[in-house]
Amino acid sequence: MATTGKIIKCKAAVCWGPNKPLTIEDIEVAPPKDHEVRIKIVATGICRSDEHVLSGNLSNIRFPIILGHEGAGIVESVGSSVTGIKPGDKVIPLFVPQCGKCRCCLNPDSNVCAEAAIGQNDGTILANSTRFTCKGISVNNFACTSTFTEYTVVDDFSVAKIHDDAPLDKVCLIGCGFTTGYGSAINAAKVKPGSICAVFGLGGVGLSVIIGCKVAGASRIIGIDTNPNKFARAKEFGATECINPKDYDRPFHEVLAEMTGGGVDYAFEVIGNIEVMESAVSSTYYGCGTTIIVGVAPTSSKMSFEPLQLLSGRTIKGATFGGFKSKDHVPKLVCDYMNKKFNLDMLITHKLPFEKINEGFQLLCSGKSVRTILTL
Ligand code: COD
Ligand code: ZN
Ligand code: ZN
Repeated sequence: MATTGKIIKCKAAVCWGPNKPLTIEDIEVAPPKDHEVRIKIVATGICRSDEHVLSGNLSNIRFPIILGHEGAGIVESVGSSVTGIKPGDKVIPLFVPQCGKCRCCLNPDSNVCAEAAIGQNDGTILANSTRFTCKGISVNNFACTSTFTEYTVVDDFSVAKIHDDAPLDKVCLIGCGFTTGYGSAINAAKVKPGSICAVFGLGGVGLSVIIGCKVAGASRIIGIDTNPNKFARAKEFGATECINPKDYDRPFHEVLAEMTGGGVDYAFEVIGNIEVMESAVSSTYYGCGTTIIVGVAPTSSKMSFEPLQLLSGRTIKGATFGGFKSKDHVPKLVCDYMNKKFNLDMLITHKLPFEKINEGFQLLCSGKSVRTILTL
């Protein structure tokens, strides 16, 4: 390409600090170095941790920074030593990388990657630098991805090549929110046909858990939320019934036990609330119930349960990115979507041009949107 090896000037939404609107700036994107890939971003979702940075709820963030971790695009050029990815390929950047060499990557039961620690928290990609400059100032990378920009540079183990015909304005959601929820049901819980599931929290990730429970053949999917406005949509996604804990003046696990002959087979906490996590554990059937923690609770908070609750056969697990090894599974998930194994289009409630990114954040914060897709 004409731009190969050159600095690209383009637009990006730069976050200069918490609680400030993002500003669309002219930035410069340096060419990819060894083992790096430069990508033209075509579509990106606005997801929770972008919002958490903007509202000052994520520590270890260095400003200025380009947020965004749920995007899809087309490879513009690759650095030396990159194999398996070439200019023109459709790709999804991966906020959970898969280096293939670390202890986690080598363990078939793990899906996180030790390389994430290098890129994710210090605002750089692997070579400990960033490829973004704005007004002469170096701008940090977010979560190994940074998708709120026309062009980004990522490490080659932080990007998955996907099907040539994939619709990028849909499959970008496979980069975070959809996969996090869907995989929690399919992969972390391994929901069995005929089982009873309870999903605590009916935001975009909770709805994706419901999609997973349905694909896995659950016979009952109980949606739980303190906001009853969430119920109609949850039923469209496959919840068989929806209930509000506020409608009861006794411990909520007792309510669920009565409804289900002693407790649910699988409980998913998709909020990040300690009390709900404890309630979820107690809501599972004593002899075989599994609880999956998807929500991120405040740092240093602790949940408690009686060890006896586990001795009878309960399991408590957590999962990041739905337990999927990213580079291996993202391309397969894209094909599953294209083969209509599941439908994630219903998660997309709004579409906006990239310039209206702040409007997209407002829609997410106000609860009016499930997902807003920005097109670049
Ligand atoms: N009981 C029942 N429902 C509740 C309660 C409660 N006590 N409190 C809140 N809710 C409901 C809300 O009404 C809302 O409908 C739902 O719970 C939460 O939905 P959202 O829209 O806030 O959340 P999602 O689906 O976008 O995200 C859920 C996460 C669990 C992923 C998120 O909140 C979280 O923990 N994020 C941490 C960062 C993370 O997971 N990152 C991964 C990449 S983003
Ligand atoms: Zn996300
Ligand atoms: Zn690794």
